[in-house]
Amino acid sequence: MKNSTVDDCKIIDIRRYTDSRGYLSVVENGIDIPFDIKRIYYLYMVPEVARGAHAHKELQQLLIATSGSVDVIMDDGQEKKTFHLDRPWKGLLIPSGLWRDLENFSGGAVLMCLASEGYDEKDYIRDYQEFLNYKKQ
Ligand code: T46
Repeated sequence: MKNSTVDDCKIIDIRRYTDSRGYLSVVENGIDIPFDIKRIYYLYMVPEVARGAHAHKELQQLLIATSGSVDVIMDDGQEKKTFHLDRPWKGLLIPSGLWRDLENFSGGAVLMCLASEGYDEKDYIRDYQEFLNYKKQ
């Protein structure tokens, strides 16, 4: 979605079930998110560095800080919006066509990413000027 904007990013409440044994959260294709999950990866033991710094042409994602916290800064070339993820039942839905920076990983943070496509380096735009040109096309 070339014309996506930061306002298309959404924090969703992930379904959770609780009883005296604690919590269980679930994300299911076709029920909780608008895409089928083809890949799951997670970031952890991240030192004081920034990650991300790229956009995806097609990939949609749901990011969940299953432990700890992280800031996700979304950018559509005109506007930026920061999302603070700090609960395992909060997910950030990210449509395609947006730049993202990941910053301020807390100690012990685990960021889980549910992705709509398999890994494909050709789907990445890793140069910011190239991203701005892509959004203007
Ligand atoms: C994103 C943010 C939130 C693979 O081989 N397979 C994979 O599925 C992924 C995601 C990565 N890799 C390799 C490619 C690189 O050699 O793992 C290495 C690190 O990937 P990258 O520098 O892209 O990591 P981040 O944290 O900057 O970005 C990742 C995702 O790539 C990206 O889609 O949105 O997490």
